Amino acid sequence: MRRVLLLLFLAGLALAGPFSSDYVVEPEEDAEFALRDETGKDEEDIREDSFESDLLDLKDAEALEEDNEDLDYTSEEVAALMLEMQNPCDRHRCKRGRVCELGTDSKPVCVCHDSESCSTSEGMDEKVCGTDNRTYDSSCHLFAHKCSLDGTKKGRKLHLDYYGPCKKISECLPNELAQFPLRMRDWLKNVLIQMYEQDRDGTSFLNDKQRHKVKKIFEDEKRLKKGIHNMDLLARDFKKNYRMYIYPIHWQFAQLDIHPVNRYLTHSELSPLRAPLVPMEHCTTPFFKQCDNDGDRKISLEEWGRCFGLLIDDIEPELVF
Ligand SMILES: [Ca+2]
Ligand SMILES: [Ca+2]
Repeated sequence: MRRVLLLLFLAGLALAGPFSSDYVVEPEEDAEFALRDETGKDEEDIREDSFESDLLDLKDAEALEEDNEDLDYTSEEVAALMLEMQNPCDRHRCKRGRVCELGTDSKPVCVCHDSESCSTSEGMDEKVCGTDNRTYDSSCHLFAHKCSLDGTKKGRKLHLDYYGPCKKISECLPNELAQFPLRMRDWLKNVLIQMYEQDRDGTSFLNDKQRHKVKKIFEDEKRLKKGIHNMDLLARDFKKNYRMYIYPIHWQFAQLDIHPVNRYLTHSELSPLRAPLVPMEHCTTPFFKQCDNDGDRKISLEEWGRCFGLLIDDIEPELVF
């Protein structure tokens, strides 16, 4: 729930300037990432267990146990009974594009989602562009199609490229590529400052450790205030107030490194950041592609930090929390 709130908060941000208002991180937590890799294998894209459904299960179990007190069932017997009553698919997770069905032996199996059963949106909100440069009605349609191509080269290469219908993305020129991290670092710092300010009004976007880190930046009088700044000023500020950028860069990495938490960003982990950004920032794909310095299709914490201009000694795993 906390994550959803955070993402909704980001979606509501309206910062001025190029990385701005439009930089929306949507709660599409497990959309697949696409750096247009040529050799990529499928990423296991597993949805998290529903916490709510666990709670309901627990309540059901408690209620059943109470009901059966007179019958003298032990809690183990009640648990076994509950398990027997459950649909095995309730707890079986399938990657995107697949749904769970019971096989002939009543065991859960993941089969391709029928795209006909994907809900169709009225407007453009749900449309996504695949790496095959084809517009899909929704990510559900894209992943169902990907599943239908399972085992083929075409299927392996198909990923969600960005949100919205496909459009021409203009070429990213070298000077524009160089400006990208300048603007993004400034934006990340401002996102955290805004969260910190909101927290003071009673919400809680940041945990204690995060708040402690951001407080130092917030209270620093030399901080460049939010606004539309030219590239020269952003570059000068990065030199002058370098220390203020270290934590925001680590923070963004931590927000993405969740499936699993292992100090590497896979294609799908990076997707919540890049998929909304690509249609508005034409340097997004080249930027993140160049971050993967060793070409293993994952961005390590070190690659991430260096990509945003941090010195190697300032890239600290302890700051990823
Ligand atoms: Ca990871
Ligand atoms: Ca890498």
